[in-house]
Amino acid sequence: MRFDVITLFPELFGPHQAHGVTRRAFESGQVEVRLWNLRDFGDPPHARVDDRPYGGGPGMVLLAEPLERALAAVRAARAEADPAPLVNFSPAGEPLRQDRVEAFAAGAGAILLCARYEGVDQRFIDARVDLELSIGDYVLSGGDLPALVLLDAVARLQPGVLGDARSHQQDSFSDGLLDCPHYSRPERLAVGAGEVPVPDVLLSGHHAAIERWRRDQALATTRARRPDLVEAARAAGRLDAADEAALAPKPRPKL
Ligand code: 4GY
Repeated sequence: MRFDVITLFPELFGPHQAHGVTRRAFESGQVEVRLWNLRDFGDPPHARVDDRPYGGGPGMVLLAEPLERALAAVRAARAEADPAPLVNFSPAGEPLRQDRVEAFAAGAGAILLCARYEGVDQRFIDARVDLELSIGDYVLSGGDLPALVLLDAVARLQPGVLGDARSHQQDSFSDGLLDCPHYSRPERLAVGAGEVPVPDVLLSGHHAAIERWRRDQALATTRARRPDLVEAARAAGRLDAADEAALAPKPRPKL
């Protein structure tokens, strides 16, 4: 797949692609990333890409015409029968979720627009942007970090990127629930005055019991932190009878 990134700060992207488990996905070209510096398409004589907002007020707006030229160059380079979607990142976008990441990971890529300043001339968004995505309810100084977030989430789903194909089947959200807790050495961890053991079941070698415990932990954490996700999993038919039993209120022990 191929992602074309339109940005004023292409140098932000290189370091991410050079490190960590996702590096292989980028270096192998499994996830090809082409960077387009919006400045190269700016208005002469000084390659201007922004100007003041009509109606007044603070800040600057990304100009539609440089964006039009950049997009035309990307579209020409991609030369696709089925044009890739143009994605803009904004707090006003649809919340990015794992199901959307999975769809990108299985697709042919996209064009990612990384806005800066106060945003993009609305006429360019209305005419050209196919999808607006938000990575959360906070305000960043640009769309570059959200684009990196999407690229990272897509890259780690590529075959062979995580050492073990099972790792991302056990992630948070892989089945619509949050992940269970994880433990490693030592078996008893000195913390403050005491020692904290690893939960017994994880040392039992009883694989079915371990699997059940992990599922119960995932259900309990998800109910405590994100009850909306439990409801959505239930509505999607992703909870079986054993899951419902784990979620059911415990009968009060008789005295
Ligand atoms: N949050 N999720 C976000 C953002 C900042 C457009 C320039 C976010 O996706 N993008 O905060 N983007 C951009 C918004 C103008 C700054």
